[in-house]
Amino acid sequence: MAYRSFRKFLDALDKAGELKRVALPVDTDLLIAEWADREMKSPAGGKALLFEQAIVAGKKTEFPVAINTMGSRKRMALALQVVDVEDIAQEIQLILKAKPPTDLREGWSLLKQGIHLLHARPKQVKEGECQEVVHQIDNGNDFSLANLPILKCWPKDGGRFITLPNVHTRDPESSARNVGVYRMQIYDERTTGMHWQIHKVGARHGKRYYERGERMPVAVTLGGDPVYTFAATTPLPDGLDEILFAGFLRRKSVELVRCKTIDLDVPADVDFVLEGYVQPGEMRAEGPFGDHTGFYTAVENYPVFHVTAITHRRDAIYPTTIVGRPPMEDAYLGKATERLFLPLLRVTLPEIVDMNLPVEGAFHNLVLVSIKKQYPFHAARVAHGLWGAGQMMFSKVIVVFDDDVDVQNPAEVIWRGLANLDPKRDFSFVDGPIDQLDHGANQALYGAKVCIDATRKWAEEGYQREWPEVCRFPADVSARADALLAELGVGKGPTRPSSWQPPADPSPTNGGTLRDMLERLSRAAEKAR
Ligand SMILES: Cc1cc2nc3c(=O)[nH]c(=O)nc-3n(C[C@H](O)[C@H](O)[C@H](O)COP(=O)(O)O)c2cc1C
Ligand SMILES: [Mn+2]
Repeated sequence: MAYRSFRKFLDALDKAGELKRVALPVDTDLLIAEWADREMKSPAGGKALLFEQAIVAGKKTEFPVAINTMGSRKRMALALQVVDVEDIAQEIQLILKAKPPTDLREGWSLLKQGIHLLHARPKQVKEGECQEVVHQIDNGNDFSLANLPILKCWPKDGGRFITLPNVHTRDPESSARNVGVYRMQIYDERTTGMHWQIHKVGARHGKRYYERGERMPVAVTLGGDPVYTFAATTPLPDGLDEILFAGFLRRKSVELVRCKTIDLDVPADVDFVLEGYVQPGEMRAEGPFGDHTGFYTAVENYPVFHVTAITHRRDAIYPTTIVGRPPMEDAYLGKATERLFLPLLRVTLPEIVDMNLPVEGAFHNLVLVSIKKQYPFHAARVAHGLWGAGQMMFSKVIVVFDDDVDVQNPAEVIWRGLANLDPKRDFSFVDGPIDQLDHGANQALYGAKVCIDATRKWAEEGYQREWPEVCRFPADVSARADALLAELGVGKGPTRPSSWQPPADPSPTNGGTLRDMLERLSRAAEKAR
């Protein structure tokens, strides 16, 4: 079942041998970050760390700090409560392939297959653990952001940053909800930065409030079921509610409770809620900050968040992470997203066999994709399709391979990709919006992207020579070699990696989208209620 609290998730990590408890006092100023960086960069992502005595400005705070809780394949699977993240990808694939039911029997079988969709819809509740303790900030209350164990992550950072905030906003026109993880720089006890980058949904909501000249309510939650935070980092299409997605992933409706000082709902079981607002037009210098790229991002103007209340669980734990030179904890969040969103990308690009966004490329810099090539110059269509798919627009280099190349294997990627390449022929450049964090381009937000066509070239594409075959031993010869080695008493002898098979059937789906799926889901839930 879904985690009823962040603490329960930590208990599960502990039971699985994935948590190190640190009872010594440790400073939130760089020291926790330094330790966490080592942990994140150790084999398979090290362990999650729970600092039971976090020190801020020389004083122990009331709340423990948890970091690197999702920073391994195993912990990510524990966070999503699956044996492997691939299981959810397969469930999504199934749902996308399901045809809309035409009769009751089909409807039932769909419900049986996709029963978890029933939980996508949130439930409103009257009270929540996240409001066990309420501090209204305008009441002369001396509880403030200074009471939270917020980290300074890197030496040249502009200050302390909340690094795993789930930022809840609403579109003032459609009232559609959005939750995104956008870091928050601490300016003082009740004011922070709000680093929603210009392409993100939070920023678009902000722009609507700005146009209307209205103050924008914003709720920031920390902790609770780790699925909330994961869902908030995923690139769901604008208009699709992360709370629905979280409900689907955790197989349990998210219970929502009304905030105390603003007109927004938040998950009732989170650890902390920072209630407040963004005043349209108010901007302030944010940064520098040691970022996902492994470099400091420069100071830029961003909106300001004013805290009106802080509520929390009595036993709250402060969740955080650090970002920087990969690999970091966010690598595992990104990899889970890569797996879960592959079936969705295949709805419009069914020719895609597999995809790898290498961690060292910080996700946007390099996309390795294998396709079932069907027509001349097919690689270009796949690259353009990917650039047109949400945050995949940031992909700086897309390399397209044939379906028999294992894009998860860097050795094979370099061998096959470069051997097939004629650089002049195979690079095609486009210009467009780029990630706001990218420092490579001459100007912010705009730059070049490239598709490298590493597929085998066809005569129709101008290749007039005979394309060579890959050197391989025929199966019967290998069988004879096996027999010979067995006779010599050396078993199978030295082994090579087995030949690779595409992971899943890339055949076209019935054309549903995640949005359709969730809509169908909530309709079904409505009926079942
Ligand atoms: C640890 C972490 C920190 C992040 N910080 C930011 C940030 O400061 N600003 C931002 O725009 N995106 C940040 N992101 C990425 C967004 O959460 C991500 O793009 C998400 O899909 C945005 O949601 P949205 O499409 O609803 O806006 C961060 C992601 C992670 C994992
Ligand atoms: Mn979103």
